[in-house]
Amino acid sequence: MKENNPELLDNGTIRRKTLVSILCFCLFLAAVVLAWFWIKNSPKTSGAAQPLRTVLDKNEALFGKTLDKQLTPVYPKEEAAKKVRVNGYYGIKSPLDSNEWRLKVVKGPGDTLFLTIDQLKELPKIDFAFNFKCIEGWSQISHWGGVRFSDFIKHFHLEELAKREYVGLVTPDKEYYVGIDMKSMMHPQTILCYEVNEKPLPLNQGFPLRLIIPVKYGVKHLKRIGTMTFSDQRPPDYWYEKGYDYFTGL
Ligand SMILES: Nc1nc2c(c(=O)[nH]1)N[C@H]1C(S)=C(S)[C@@H](COP(=O)(O)O)O[C@H]1N2
Ligand SMILES: [Mo]
Repeated sequence: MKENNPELLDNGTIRRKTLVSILCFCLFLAAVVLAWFWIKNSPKTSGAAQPLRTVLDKNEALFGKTLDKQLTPVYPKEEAAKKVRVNGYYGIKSPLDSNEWRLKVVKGPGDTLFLTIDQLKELPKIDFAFNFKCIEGWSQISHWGGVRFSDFIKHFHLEELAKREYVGLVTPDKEYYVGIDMKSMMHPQTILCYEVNEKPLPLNQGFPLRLIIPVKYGVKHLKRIGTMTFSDQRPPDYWYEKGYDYFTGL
């Protein structure tokens, strides 16, 4: 039968079908081009065009809800890298006087705690190996030690401040800074870290104190903490300002 065999379609039908296909393709192309211009010309919010920023914000709202006290997998210490990969030097290039260094905890206007590393080492230490992940695409099992952020909060009676939504961390020279939601900060594996492979951190890994927060990508693990703040508004965040998402959770 003629209709069941496409090879036998008459010329008129072929022409009509071809025209419809071409038209559909052109409409599709026009839609793509229009969408591209729309995104490109949208005002930027924190480094990302508004439509893209909206998607990022929706994503992080969703992932924020799924985060709970679930633990990130840990590994036997023997599996941790002996030669730990180093990445990111913002805020750690300036000279550091280790005797002068203090962790500055801003409790309120004109009310700041200045803590020495020894004061932090008096608290119970925990250590674990986990798979450290960088958004650049690499990951490595590494072994870290320090004090649980939640223990630090209790020890220094900062519970009222821990009711705020965010913690801001800044390097002493203010070159690198991150903002982190309180839920992630209070996670039992989030530590103020002073050891890697059971030795004091080297300078390029954040000596004397850095953050290790396994529920987040590497960007949030700020090295060489200078100042800590608490707020209900999002603290400034270095990579967020460059267009990345704020939450960067795993
Ligand atoms: N002060 C500071 N901390 C930083 C960075 C940085 O540039 N400066 N880079 C971040 C990024 S992107 C990663 S992946 C990790 C890398 O930590 P590592 O050097 O211990 O591997 O540090 C994070 N902390
Ligand atoms: Mo990273």
